[in-house]
Amino acid sequence: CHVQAYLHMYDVTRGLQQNGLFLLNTIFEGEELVNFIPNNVKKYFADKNITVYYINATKIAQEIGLGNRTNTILQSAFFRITEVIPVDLAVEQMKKAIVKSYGKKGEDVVRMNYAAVDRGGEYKLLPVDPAWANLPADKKVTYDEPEYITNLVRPINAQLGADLPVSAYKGIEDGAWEQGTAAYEKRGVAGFVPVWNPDNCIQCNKCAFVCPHSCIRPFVMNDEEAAGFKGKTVDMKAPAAMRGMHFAIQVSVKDCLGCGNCADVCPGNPKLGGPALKMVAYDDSSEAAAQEAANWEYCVKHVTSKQNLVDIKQSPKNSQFATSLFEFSGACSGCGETPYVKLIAQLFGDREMVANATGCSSIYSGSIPSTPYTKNAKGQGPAWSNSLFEDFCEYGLGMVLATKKMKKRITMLLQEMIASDKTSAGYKAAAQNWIEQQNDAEGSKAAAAALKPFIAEGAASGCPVCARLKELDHYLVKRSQWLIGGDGASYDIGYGGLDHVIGSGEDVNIFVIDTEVYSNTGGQASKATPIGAIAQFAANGKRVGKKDLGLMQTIYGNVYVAQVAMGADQSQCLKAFREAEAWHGPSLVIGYAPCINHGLKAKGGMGKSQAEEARAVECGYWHLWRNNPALAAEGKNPFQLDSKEPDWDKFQSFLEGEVRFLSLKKAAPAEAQELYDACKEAAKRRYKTYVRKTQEDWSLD
Ligand SMILES: Cc1ncc(C[n+]2csc(CCOP(=O)(O)OP(=O)(O)O)c2C)c(N)n1
Ligand code: SF4
Ligand code: SF4
Ligand code: SF4
Repeated sequence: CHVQAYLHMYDVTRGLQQNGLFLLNTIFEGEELVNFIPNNVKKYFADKNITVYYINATKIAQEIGLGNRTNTILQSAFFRITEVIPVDLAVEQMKKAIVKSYGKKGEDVVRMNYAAVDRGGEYKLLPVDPAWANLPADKKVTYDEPEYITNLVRPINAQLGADLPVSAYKGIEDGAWEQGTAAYEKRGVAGFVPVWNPDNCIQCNKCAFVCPHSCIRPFVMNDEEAAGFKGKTVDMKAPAAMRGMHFAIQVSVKDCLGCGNCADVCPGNPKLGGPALKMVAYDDSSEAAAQEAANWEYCVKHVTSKQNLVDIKQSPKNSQFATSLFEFSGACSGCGETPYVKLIAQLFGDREMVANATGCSSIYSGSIPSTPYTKNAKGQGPAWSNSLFEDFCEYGLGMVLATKKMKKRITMLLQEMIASDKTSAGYKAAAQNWIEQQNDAEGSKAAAAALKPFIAEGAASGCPVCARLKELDHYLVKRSQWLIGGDGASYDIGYGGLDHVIGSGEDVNIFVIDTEVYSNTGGQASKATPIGAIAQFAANGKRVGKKDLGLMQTIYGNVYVAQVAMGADQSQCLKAFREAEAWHGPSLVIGYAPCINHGLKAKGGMGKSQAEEARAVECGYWHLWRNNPALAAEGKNPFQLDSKEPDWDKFQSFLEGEVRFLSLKKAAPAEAQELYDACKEAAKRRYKTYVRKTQEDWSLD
C-alpha cells in the first residue's frame, strides 16, 4: 500500500491470501505505526498469518530528490520482499528500464532512480501480534451528510462500487449525478499547507484566484459571523461596500494538495517582509490541523457569501468573493488548467452550461462519483456534461440550439398571454420585458424574477398556458454556454467541429486549455506543441511549428478571440472571460496551462506553475491579446496586444527550465540549439504578426 491513509479509506487487504505478504509505505514506526493501523487490518494480519513489511519511501524519495515519487522505491522493495525473480536480476532489469524510460531526461533523473532502486532495500519487518486476532472491529464512522453520499459516493470511492445493487442508482438511471460530491472527499494528503499571516496580508485575493483546487479563499464576515470564528481576521477598508467587515483567508487543509502556488504568488506587504502565506509542514493528525479544518467548516457553513456587495467581474480581487462553484478537483497538484475552469464557474456558474471534451478536464470535472462542480446557496450551479474527445463543440452547439428552441417556445406562450384579455397588465408588462431582455444575462435575471410569480400564480389558478410556462421557467435566465477542451481536442481531433461551430455564428464560448500536449493520455504531441518540444510522437523534438488557432479564427470577423495566461496577468485573463461571455456571438479563449508533462525544473515544480506562465509571457514564448469584434463595429481596430515587448534574452533560459525542451540536448544533441533557435524565431514571428495587427486601420471610411 503506497499511501498510508488508504488503510483508513479502502479495503486494502481484500484478496490478500493466507500467509501472504503486505508492504506499507509509512512515515510511522514502532508503537505509532501499530496505533495508526486500523483494528480491522491488524485483525486480518493476525487471522491470515500475514508477514508485514514497512518502509518510509516518502522520506527516501525526498532525500534522493524525487519529490513525492515513491513508485521506484516501492517497486524495488516489492521485488526484494517477494523474490518472484532473483533479486539481482530484478535490480538489473529495473535499472535497464530506467535508462530506457528516463535516459533522455538527463543523467540526474537516471541517477535519482538508480538510488531509488538501491534504497528499496530499506524496508523493515513489523511483528504481527497474534493477539490482534481478538481486536474488536473498528467503530463505523458516521457523517452528517446527504444519503446519496453515504449510500453511493462513499462505497464507490472506497472501490466497492461493484458490490452496490442496481437499485442504488434508482432515480439517476439517465446518468445525471448530484453536484458537489468532491467536497466529501476530505483527504488531508498535503505534505505542506499554506499558513496565513494576517499582518502581512493586503487582501488582494491573488492566492484564491490561482489555487487549482479552490481550497484557499477569502471569507468576508459581519460582526456576528466573526464572533463565532476561531481563526484570525483583519478589518476591511476596501472595497467600500465591505468596509468595517472582517476578512479572513482560510485554507481547507484537508483538500489542499500542497502545491504552493498560493504562497508563491502572494505579494504580501513588502514593508512588513513580503508574503502573507508560508508553506508549513502538515500533519493531518495534529490538533492544529483539526482546528484549521474546523475553521474551514465554520466558514463554509456559517459565513454567507457577500458577493452581491461588489461587481465580481470587475477585478481579480472581486472575483474571489464569488462562491466557488468548482472546488477540490482531483487534478494534479498545481495543475495549470483548473484555475481557469474554476474562474469561469465563479463568474458565470449560476447560469453556466458546459459541454466538455474528453481529456484532463473531463476527468477532473466528472469522474464518477466525484465532481467538483457544485451549487451556490440558492441551489444554482453549472450543468456539465461530456460526450466525446472529438465532438465537444458540436455537443455544445446542440445545447445552444435546444435552449434557443425552448426560449422560442416561451416567447410564443408569453405572446399568447399578452394577447389575452384575461391577463393582468402587470403580467403583460413582465412578459413583454422578458421577451426583450431574454438574451441579456443580467436583464434576463431581473425579468425572470419579476415574471415567475405571475406564471406560478396563473398555473396555480388553472391557466393551461401558465402551466406550460412553469415547466419551462428554468430557461428564463440567459444561459452561459461554455465548450471546454484541451489543445488535442481543439487544435486536432475536434478542430473541424470547432470551426463549424464558430462559423455558425451562435452565442457560444469556447475555452481551450492549452497544455501543448495531450496531457490526459501521457503527453502526445498536438498541433499546439511548439517546434523543438519533446513529446510522445515527437521523441526528437517536434519539427513543425505551433498552429496559431486564435489568429486563424479572428479572420471570421464576428468572433471574439483572446489568448490568456493568468499567471502573467490575472486582470487580462478576467477581462477576456468577461468580454468573451458578453459577446453575443462565438468566442474563443485560449489559456496557457503548465502541466506535469512539461517537467518544470524550478524548485517546487508544479508549485511554480503560475510563475511559469509569467515567465512564458515575459520571454515571448506566449503572448496575451484580445480581438474584440465589438470594437470593429465602432470602426476601431479589434486587436489589442496586452503583453509587453518580450525580453527575448530570457527565451532560451525559459526553454531550459522545462524538461520537455531541456531533454532535447540528450535526444538530439546535434540539433538542439537549432531547434531552440527555431522555436524562438517562431515566437518572434508570432509577436511581430500581433504587433502588425495592432497597427491596422479599421476605420470604415
Ligand atoms: C477518438 C478518441 N481518440 C482517443 C481518445 C483517448 N483520449 C482521451 S483524452 C485524450 C487526450 C486529450 O488531450 P487534450 O485535448 O489536449 O486535453 P488535456 O488532456 O491536455 O487536457 C485522448 C487521446 C478518445 N477518447 N477518443
Ligand atoms: S498549496 Fe496549492 S492547493 Fe493548497 S491552498 Fe495553496 S494553491 Fe491551493
Ligand atoms: S495573496 Fe497574500 S496578500 Fe493577497 S490575499 Fe492572499 S494572503 Fe493576502
Ligand atoms: S496531467 Fe497536466 S493538465 Fe492533466 S491534471 Fe495533471 S497537470 Fe493538469
